Amino acid sequence: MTQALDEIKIGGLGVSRKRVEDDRFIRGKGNYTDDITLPGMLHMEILRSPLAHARIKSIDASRAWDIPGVHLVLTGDMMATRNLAWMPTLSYDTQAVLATDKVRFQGQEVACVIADDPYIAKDACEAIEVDYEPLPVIVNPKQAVAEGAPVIRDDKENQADNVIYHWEVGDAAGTDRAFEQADVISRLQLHYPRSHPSPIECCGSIADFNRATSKLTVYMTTQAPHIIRAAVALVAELPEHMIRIISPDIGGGFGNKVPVYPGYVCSILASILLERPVKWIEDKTGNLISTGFARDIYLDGEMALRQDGKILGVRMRCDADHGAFFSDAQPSKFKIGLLHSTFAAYDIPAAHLRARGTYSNKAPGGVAYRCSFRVTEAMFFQERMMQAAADDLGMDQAAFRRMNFVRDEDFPHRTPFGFLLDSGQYRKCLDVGLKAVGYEDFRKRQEEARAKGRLLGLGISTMTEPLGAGNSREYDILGIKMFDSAELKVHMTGKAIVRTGARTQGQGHETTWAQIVSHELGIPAEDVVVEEGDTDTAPFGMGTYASRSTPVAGAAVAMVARKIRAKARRLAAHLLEVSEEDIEWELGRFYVRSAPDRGVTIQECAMAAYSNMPDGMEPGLENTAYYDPPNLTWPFACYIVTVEVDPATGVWDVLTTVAVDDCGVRINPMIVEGQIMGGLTEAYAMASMQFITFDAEGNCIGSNYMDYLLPTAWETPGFELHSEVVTPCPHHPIGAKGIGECAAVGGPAAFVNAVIDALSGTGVRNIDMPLLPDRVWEALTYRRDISGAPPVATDD
Ligand code: MCN
Ligand code: CUM
Repeated sequence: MTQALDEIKIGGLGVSRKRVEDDRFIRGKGNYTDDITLPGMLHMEILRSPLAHARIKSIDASRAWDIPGVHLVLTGDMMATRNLAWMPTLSYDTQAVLATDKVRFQGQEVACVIADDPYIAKDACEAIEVDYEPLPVIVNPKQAVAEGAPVIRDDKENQADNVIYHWEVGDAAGTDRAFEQADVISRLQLHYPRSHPSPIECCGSIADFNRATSKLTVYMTTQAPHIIRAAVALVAELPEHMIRIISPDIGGGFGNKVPVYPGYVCSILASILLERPVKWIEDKTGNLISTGFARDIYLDGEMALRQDGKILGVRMRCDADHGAFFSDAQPSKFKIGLLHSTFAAYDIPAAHLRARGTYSNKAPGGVAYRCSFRVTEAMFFQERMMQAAADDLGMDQAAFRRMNFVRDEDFPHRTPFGFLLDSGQYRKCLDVGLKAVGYEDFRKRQEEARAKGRLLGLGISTMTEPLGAGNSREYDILGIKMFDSAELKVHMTGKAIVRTGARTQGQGHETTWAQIVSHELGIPAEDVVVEEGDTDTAPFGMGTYASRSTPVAGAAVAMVARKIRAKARRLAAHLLEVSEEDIEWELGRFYVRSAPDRGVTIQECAMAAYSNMPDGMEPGLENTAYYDPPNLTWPFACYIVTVEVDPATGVWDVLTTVAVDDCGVRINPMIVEGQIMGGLTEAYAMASMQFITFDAEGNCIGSNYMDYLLPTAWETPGFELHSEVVTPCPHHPIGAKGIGECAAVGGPAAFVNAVIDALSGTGVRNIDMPLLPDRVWEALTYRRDISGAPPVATDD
């Protein structure tokens, strides 16, 4: 006789199973791109531009060619003869692979050397002589549109200025009417500065073209191997079935490993030319100055308010600095990503958003860094504006939010910008957060402290964000629709392998996908191995970003397991000699409805699929599911931070951080908490110390870990996490919503709001991130906002 299994014991849904991948990671046994060595492998280094904007008069590589051990020097002119000097971007622009006419940002790729070892290649790079004629430099949107500004993209026909796009969404006339009816209009201007995902592992690739088989294998640090395969096939015009992209273990992605970088392209071309494997591993400075930036948007926001606190309308003007190439890797038809997900959590009758994108002499980027395509800016702007508006009304921060939240009974809710929210319990999350932080009591203590000259502050950030691109109706990358996939093979002994089109970079898919299989089939999680990242074996998928893995690939895992269960049911009916209609399922077992003692396990069904299938049934127990989600998932979070600011120095300490996250059903609560803690750490970093900016010459300040600060365990405050609010996603097969980015998205505003709150009464409405002590001190001492753009004042 068989019995239903205890889901907790087999590692199913809701179990804080230890991460199986950590076993090899914490022993130093991971297999990262740089760990791979192929026979006959050569090494590539990139020569980067020292200048932010300059015409290239000549490049003389003859000395580099003469260095013993050098096999190839690639320059833009050589790339041009193969039509590879420029490549298309995912945002329908072009990007230089190796510079030909001009360099357009500091750190831009100018030439590559391929040599016996990386040291020879580096030395040879230094032997290349480039004659530059410096040009005026642009480092912010204001300069970009100024009279007489040099045109950065003079390579493009019809590009007479530095504007990339004007884009707008919402109801302009309705919003104007709302402002006419307003009792109070609140306004806030600020800058979300550039930041960088900065994974510990930099980017890199090993291209291996085999002339004998005509097959190109590329090991590389990509979050989206299938997209890369498609891009290589289309750009290099190689046959897709002869391209194999393998993304081995990834040492953190955080969005940095979504875009296509020149280094990948050059290593591939070099391998094809030399017919030997070519390895390129970026160094930290190369990573920080040239790849996948994020943010860099200016906001001019206004809110129309009724005296009692009701928000009547929101108007936002945003200026996005995209750097030298418009290479946002984002799948929406919206020029500025999902920025218009802003204010989604609030019930607002009218809203209008106008955005302008401009070029500058800075590295390209835009949407990367733990952000579902600019939702980070969207939520930051929203929560900073909410705080300013409540202050302008003289209203309590929590009461103002509660009054304007979308109500539980109003889901699905259509936002004024057109998104459809699936579900949530916003008031409940806020209440849990307020209780945890001891809100009323803190406000009293704040008053008392104030009387003694001590500055305490409390910041709230309540946000929802759209996670899980796409559905295929609305989202695509260069026409490739957004969906994802899972393949499940159950072996005859009941062990299984699941593969998806996603690619884990540290999120723990090897652990959590097995838990979903376990939940659906009753196969113990330890009997399920997860494999991702090899385009020759994984089903086609769009990769991991925008916290889309659980919403899309994770859903596909559940769906494919259900297909397997349906076939296993037919096998069970055969084994039990009853008709399929008489079969019932409970975890891990089918049984006869009228005789519950008579049952077979899923493992017995698996064996039968290979040894005892009914006549006419196709043998085997495996299947594939492609999942096209009906909608995005909308997790909600309430982050509350309290701080004390030292008025003498501007130094601020975090007293408490409370996080209430509702991401629907949690597959693995421990992994979810790890994601939240990681995101809060990054939020704290952005709010307090991380600064990647530029001086007037376009020099990148923040090109190394002395200047670009990563918080260690020493600086990072403690976090108090709450999981009591669970609103299952109504359209996801197991009710899960994404979580991978929430805390990094919603967190920064909570920290900033807390510091601004501590300064209340001084008239200071804004200090731009990072809130370094000198900025806080300056704001406090001179009672003025610190809102600014690069260039930084190092050259004043
Ligand atoms: N999870 C869960 N229950 C849920 C939701 C998620 O147990 N309801 C689990 C998932 O199964 C997965 C993890 O939490 O193991 C994150 O899931 P999800 O929210 O689906 O996000 P993704 O797996 O798609 O990860 C992407 C997201 C992004 S876009 C960035 S950027 C980021 C992030 O994840 N980069 C990371 N977190 C990171 N964490 C690490 N360690 N390294 C990175 O590079
Ligand atoms: Cu935009 S960072 Mo994550 O989506 O890979």
